[in-house]
Amino acid sequence: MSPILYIGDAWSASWSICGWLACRLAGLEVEERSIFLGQPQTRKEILEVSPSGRVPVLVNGSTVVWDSMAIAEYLWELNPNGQIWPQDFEQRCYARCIAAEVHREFEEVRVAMPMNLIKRWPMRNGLPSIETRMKGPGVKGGREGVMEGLRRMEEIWRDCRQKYGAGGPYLFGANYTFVDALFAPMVSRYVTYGVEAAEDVAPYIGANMAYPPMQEWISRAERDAEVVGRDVAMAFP
Ligand SMILES: N[C@@H](CCC(=O)N[C@@H](CS)C(=O)NCC(=O)O)C(=O)O
Repeated sequence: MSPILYIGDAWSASWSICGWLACRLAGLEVEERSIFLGQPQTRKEILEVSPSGRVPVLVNGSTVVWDSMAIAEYLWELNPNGQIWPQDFEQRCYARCIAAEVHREFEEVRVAMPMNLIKRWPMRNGLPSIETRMKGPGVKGGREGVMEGLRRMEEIWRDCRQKYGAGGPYLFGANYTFVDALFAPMVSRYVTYGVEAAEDVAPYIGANMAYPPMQEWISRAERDAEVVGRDVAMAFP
């Protein structure tokens, strides 16, 4: 039986992309099963497969892996020659530092600007016009906190690309790795909310968005939004 990857709706499930891209990077063929989020039965359905009540979850025989980062590490253990982490030891150490940071931090960006792959917010004065969310609960630092998060993210992209990115458009050059996958939901927010990135990192955002599996996920987002109702998706957040 092939491994099963449970994911949420592609248009909004920001961690699900990461788990899905990890499987792609590792070359693992999985059966993909979508659990639509925000439905009356969602929690029950997820809890049937995931002890944390969250997706993505990879089920491979008797092994259950219920977190995007843990999925990436599991896949790396199965195949250390895959594309999950850079092959170079020093680069891999750096990659893990960034991965840990993006996996744990940037709460304000996540809360103020939820991922929505099918929507475009209007711009106002060069900044995303989502003032009400910037002041909402969970966004402790308000607009400043959100902007600080975005600037820190851009600093990570700049630094990593300067150190290791010379050979191609991704953080570690020619090979897209799991760190790029962790940033996929983040770069998509720049597009959704029309955030202006610093000029030197803007090409990275374009490259991550254009990565063919990311484009495949975006097509899936369009399909999932049709299922849940485009009006519902457009009303979020
Ligand atoms: N840290 C976890 C976070 C997973 C997470 O928050 N997943 C969201 C969707 S992408 C979820 O399952 N939400 C449950 C719900 O909306 O009911 C990971 O990296 O996998």
